[in-house]
Amino acid sequence: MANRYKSDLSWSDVTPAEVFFNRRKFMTGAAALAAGGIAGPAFAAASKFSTDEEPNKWDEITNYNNFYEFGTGKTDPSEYAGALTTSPWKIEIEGMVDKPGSYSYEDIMANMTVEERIYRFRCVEAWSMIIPWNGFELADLLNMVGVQDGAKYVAFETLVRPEEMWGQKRNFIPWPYREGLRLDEAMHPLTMMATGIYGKDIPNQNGAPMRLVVPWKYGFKSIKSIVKIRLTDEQPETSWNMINAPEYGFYSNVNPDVDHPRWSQASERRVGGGLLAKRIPTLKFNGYEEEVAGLYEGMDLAKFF
Ligand SMILES: Nc1nc2c(c(=O)[nH]1)N[C@H]1C(S)=C(S)[C@@H](COP(=O)(O)O)O[C@H]1N2
Ligand SMILES: [Mo]
Repeated sequence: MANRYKSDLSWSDVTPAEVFFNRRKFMTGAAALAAGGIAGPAFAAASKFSTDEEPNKWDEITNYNNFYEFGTGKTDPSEYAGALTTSPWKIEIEGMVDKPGSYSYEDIMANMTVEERIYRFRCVEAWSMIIPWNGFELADLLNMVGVQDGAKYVAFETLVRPEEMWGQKRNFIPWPYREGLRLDEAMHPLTMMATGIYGKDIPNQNGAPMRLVVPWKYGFKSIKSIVKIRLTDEQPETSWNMINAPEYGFYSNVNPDVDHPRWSQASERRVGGGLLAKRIPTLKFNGYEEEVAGLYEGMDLAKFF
C-alpha cells in the first residue's frame, strides 16, 4: 500500500527494515560511521521526540485496538473497520478561528509536513505499545486556520455513520466520540495528527484517515477518524468524562502516582511481550515529563486528573 502523501522523511523509502529495527545498536556500533552515508536520510528523519525503544510489530499495532464505533473487543476494529469510507474526507474547522470552513483531507495535507514520530502509547487500561506514527504537528494545522485571541481549548469529534460503524447502533457512548485539549496542549510540538504508521496510510482500525496522538496522555484522548475541530473558550465535553467523570478526567495525563479507582496505574503490560511477561513501570507523563511538565506547573495532578 503506497503512502497517499509521500514524505521525503519517510524511513521506509530509504531504510531497510533491519536497519530501522536495529537503529540503536546500529548507531552506537562502529559500523554506524561507515554506513552513515547509506542510512543518513533515515537518521535525519528520526525526530528528536522519538523514543529509541523497539517499535511494536505492524500486526500488533493493527490487530489490538480500541475503537468502540466498531465494537468493544480488541479485535473488533480490525475485523469491522474496513466498512468505513475514508475518501472523500472532510474536517469541519470552526469556532474561534480566522478561517473556519470545511477542509478536505487533500486541502490539509497539501499544507502539512509529514514526519515520523516513534512514540510510547499508554492506554488507561494499562497496556502499552511503541508506535512509529507518520503525521504532522497539530500546531501546524491550527496555525493554518489561525487561532483567534481568547481561544483556550480545542474540541474534536469523530464521525457518526452507524451504517458503517455498527457499534454506533448501541448507545453506551453518546456519539459522536468527543475529545478535547487545552490550547497549549494542542499547540505542543509532541501533539500530532497521525496519518500513517510504518510509512503506510493509517489503517481504518487505527483512526483513518486522520487521528490525534497525544503521547503523554492516556490513549482515549487520542481520538480517531476526526471530522470536526472547534476552537472555544470553554472546556469542551469529552466522551469518557461524560460517561464516568470520577474515573476519566479531562486531563488524563499518564501518571503512575494517581491510580484509576478500579486498578493501579503504577505499571503496564507491553503488548507483544506475551501474557506472562513482566509488567514494566509506568512513567510520569508516559516518559515525556521533561517536555510537558511545564504545562501543569502549580496544578494538583491528583485533582486535575
Ligand atoms: N473515535 C474513537 N477514538 C478512540 C477510541 C474510540 O473508541 N473511538 N478509543 C480510544 C482508546 S481507549 C485508545 S487506547 C486508542 C487506541 O488507539 P489504537 O487502536 O490505534 O492503539 O484510541 C482512542 N481513540
Ligand atoms: Mo484506551
